[in-house]
Amino acid sequence: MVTLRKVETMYKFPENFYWGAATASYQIEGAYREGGRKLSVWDTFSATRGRVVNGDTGAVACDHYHRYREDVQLMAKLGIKHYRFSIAWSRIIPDGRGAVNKEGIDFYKRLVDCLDEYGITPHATLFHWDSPQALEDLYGSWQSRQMAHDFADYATAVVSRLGDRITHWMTLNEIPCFTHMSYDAHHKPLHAPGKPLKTRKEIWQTSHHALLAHGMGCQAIRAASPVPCQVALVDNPSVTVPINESPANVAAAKNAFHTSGQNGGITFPALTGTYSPAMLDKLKGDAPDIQSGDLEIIHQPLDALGLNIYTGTYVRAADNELGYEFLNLPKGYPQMYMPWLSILPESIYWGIRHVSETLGHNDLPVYITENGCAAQDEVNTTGEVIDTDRIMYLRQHLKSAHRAISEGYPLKGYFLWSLMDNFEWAWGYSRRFGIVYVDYKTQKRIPKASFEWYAESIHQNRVV
Ligand code: GCO
Repeated sequence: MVTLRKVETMYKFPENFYWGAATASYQIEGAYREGGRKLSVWDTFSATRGRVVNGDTGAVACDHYHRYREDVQLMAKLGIKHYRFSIAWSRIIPDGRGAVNKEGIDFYKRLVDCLDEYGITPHATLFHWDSPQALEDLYGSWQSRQMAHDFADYATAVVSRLGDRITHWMTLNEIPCFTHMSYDAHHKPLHAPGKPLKTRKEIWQTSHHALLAHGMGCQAIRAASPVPCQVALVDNPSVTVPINESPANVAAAKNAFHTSGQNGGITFPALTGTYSPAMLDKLKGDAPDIQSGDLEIIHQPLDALGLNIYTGTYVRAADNELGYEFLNLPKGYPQMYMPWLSILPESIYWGIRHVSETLGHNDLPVYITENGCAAQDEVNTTGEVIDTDRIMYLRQHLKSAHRAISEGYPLKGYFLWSLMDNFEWAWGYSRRFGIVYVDYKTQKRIPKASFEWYAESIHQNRVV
């Protein structure tokens, strides 16, 4: 006789798993000239013709600055106990350096106190791409080493004032996206400030400065926190996935992880204290200038690593000098509603496994700090958004996360991107990543079918 396992026991997550959702300041807050806030590079960039689809800007966005209470109530309804958001530097120190703006601090106090009322733990990212415009004007923001020092002072200003309420800190979000994607003319569409630099070396210098900011930021957070706290980096490594899991292809994926995207010059120095030799070989004269002591600053002990994973790159073993090759996707390969969003659910599992095996950190707690997708959501005649495509995507990715846990990797939590539709950078409001639909004309929030699906998964503590 066949014995079937009870369905309720399948794809169960550990009891203390952190179920969460994520957002970022510029993408949701709006109120861009309120409460003493001054401009960020994204305000200037999005107000420049031709930079953002439909000329959209974050001036109003989801008006979360005023509607945060309603949004926190949605989180409570969803059942999440953890919320990842970011703090806008230009609200806290409007000129980038110097005077601290009390009204900016007070906004985040209100938000965090409201989260506390609903039993939701805040996870605050200090920088999610919205550099103060003043520092861009003063010294070209990430082009200058000074940016790292000013970031550390900003971190001190925040943590000394909010550290009684927030104990989970994340320094910078996705270094390549506000350095390489902002200063390299090859990236289309560009990110703010959108100032292409002439040489690859200058571009790598911007990400080196960001790594320094991360390191100095970690030190500043620990020094300023009034209570013990956790510090993490949020990275978006380019995840290599073996075409199949033969020993040769697994080895190929691990070796290729060093040179895939910017991994070897960002993920590696942050986690191992050195640029990957394979990456330096590839960069040759384009590698950044590294001053003595920099790598020690960059390589701070971390309490956790945040991984933003949406997709990946297939790799296989090859009979060439490297021993591996990256594979292009065939025509018609399934993808979600973004040119870069091909569906590779194994990338979650492999991203986590690479941290453990390829980077040698098998006991570093990992969070998936972002995973989610854009879909062509429509409100139907009964006022609902039935996004079964997003549910399909999320379900497959959570199964992949579950595989990592069941093999013993230290995955501790998952933050879905995103709680609600928001300003998708150079794509403006034309792409929706939320599990809550936002009608931008009325600011009405409509939970999508994926919201109900996620709520049920959280409720049952498993993939449903
Ligand atoms: C990211 C960003 C998000 C994006 C999301 C979808 O960190 O890339 O944090 O801001 O909106 O990734 O592109």
